[in-house]
Amino acid sequence: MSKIAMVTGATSGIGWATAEALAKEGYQLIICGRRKERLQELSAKVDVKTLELLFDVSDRAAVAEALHSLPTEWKQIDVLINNAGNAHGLGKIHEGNIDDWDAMIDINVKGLLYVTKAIVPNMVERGAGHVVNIGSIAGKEAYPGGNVYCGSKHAVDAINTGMRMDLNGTGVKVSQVCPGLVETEFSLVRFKGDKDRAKVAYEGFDALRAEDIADLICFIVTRPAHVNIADTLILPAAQASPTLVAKN
Ligand code: NDP
Ligand code: 8X3
Repeated sequence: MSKIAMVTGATSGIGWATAEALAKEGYQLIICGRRKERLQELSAKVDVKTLELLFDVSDRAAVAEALHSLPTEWKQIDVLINNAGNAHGLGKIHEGNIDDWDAMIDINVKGLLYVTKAIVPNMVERGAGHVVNIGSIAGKEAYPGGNVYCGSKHAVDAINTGMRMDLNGTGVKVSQVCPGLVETEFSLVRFKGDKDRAKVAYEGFDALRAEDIADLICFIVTRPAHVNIADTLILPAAQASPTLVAKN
């Protein structure tokens, strides 16, 4: 029987590429996001059975409604990719926008927890499963103007470690993938649709592609049962820290 992988934030970037890569590995897919047309487009593109779930990860009731009423054949999720997230704004703390802060904490931290709480108990009951949390280099090291986004990803880093400890011995693996600069819609969202500003983030060096992260995620979830890759930092060759990037 095919295994089932659930990917949050599958409508774009890392989540989309990961869904495609997992489909090539033969996983059936539960794909999640808020943009219905994108989910339909992705379903049409992959050669495996998919279930499209439209919900906002930061809406606790919507997460519960979508995930507690899964059709029977989709209930046994083998792999959960906690990927949905974004940065909103980049600026000094005293000039920050509280709505942006709320969005980052609600989506990147609370959203990841709501989804985890809906899926992981069943993995524990079955004594099998794998959760891959998408952190960031921003969760290892803060950078100027990144304050709350970095805080949200430091929270993911801590939650990932705690989750691994709590699930130790249950048969459920927990791994974190922390990318550096990946060219996706991330900066477009961070800069609120300003395409020119978003483009600058990836200019003058060879940024990671979403497919590079998807490759790593596939590698992690296809290791033998006795191996867990607990944490990974994946950077463009030109990047050494959040702010040290060798540009042409
Ligand atoms: P994208 O903006 O391309 O994708 C973000 C995804 O998250 C979309 O599918 C979006 O779906 C989903 N999402 C955002 N908010 C919500 C929400 N409230 N409810 C449900 N889904 C939501 O960015 P990336 O692919 O780059 O980002 C994916 C993850 O990788 C994020 O956690 C990000 O922090 C992390 N990351 C990104 C890096 C980068 O440089 N790009 C580097 C390090 C980490 P929709 O809008 O349809 O809801
Ligand atoms: C995304 C990478 O450096 O833009 O998490 O924060 S960064």
